[in-house]
Amino acid sequence: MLVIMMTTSAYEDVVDLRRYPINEPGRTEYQALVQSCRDQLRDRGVAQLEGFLTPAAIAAMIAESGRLADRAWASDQSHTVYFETPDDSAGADHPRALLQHSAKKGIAYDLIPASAPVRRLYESDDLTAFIAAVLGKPVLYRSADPMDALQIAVFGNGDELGWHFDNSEFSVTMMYAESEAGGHFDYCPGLRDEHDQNYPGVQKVLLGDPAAVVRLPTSPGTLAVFRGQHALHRVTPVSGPRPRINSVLTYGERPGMKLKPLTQELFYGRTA
Ligand SMILES: O=C(O)CCC(=O)C(=O)O
Ligand SMILES: [Fe+2]
Repeated sequence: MLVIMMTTSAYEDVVDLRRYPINEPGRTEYQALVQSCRDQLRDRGVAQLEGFLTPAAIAAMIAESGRLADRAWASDQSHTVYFETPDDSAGADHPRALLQHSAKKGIAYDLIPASAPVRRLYESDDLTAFIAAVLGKPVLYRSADPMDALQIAVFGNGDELGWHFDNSEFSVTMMYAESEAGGHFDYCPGLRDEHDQNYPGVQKVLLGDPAAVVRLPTSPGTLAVFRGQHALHRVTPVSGPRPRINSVLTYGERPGMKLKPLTQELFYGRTA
């Protein structure tokens, strides 16, 4: 008798598994996918998997963000690209002094229903293992932060993320909707490294020189893994009535990672 073993994953309706078989780590297609992501990361500091989410999952996440819109927390802040106290001792147009503007609305993890497609995907060990494999890490853990582990970010008219380097070594995003105009993801791969801050290069970008800037495509359904600690990046101001909507999925190399209460207050308007 032939017994067919079916492995069902709680997210099989969420990901285009024929194109991106993250549920079958034993297959050569899986290894090839991981290798192609690693190649992209090495060559451009970002791996982008276009069409990763199914159209139904994208539509459900947009609907979810609409339902939760009035519970989104609007944050609005000025900051340097390093998120440190501004320091103009080396001049007012030094990267340590120049202020950037960031404003967006954040829908916290604890507001997103357990049945929401990308929440089911985020909570699967398959995705966590896949992201670890892409980054060449032996293991990764999902964030333990009840609000920040997975959030939906809504960029309405005038919202933006100013130029910055991430505090974390890498970031993972999932795109749901693009705005009519603006909302572009501008990226400067490898602009600094652990040995060299490259202040002249950073300053050029901040003063408007486009030479080092790559504008990355952000089509709905794209999974992006990027090294934002060494790449200066931003989201340009959105204009028009249609918001840009995406999620940031948070991982760490140690279990139990949480935001500090002050940072929770800033992005979600409360502490957990
Ligand atoms: O929204 C994006 O595409 C980028 C998000 C980002 O850079 C961040 O959350 O630090
Ligand atoms: Fe970032």
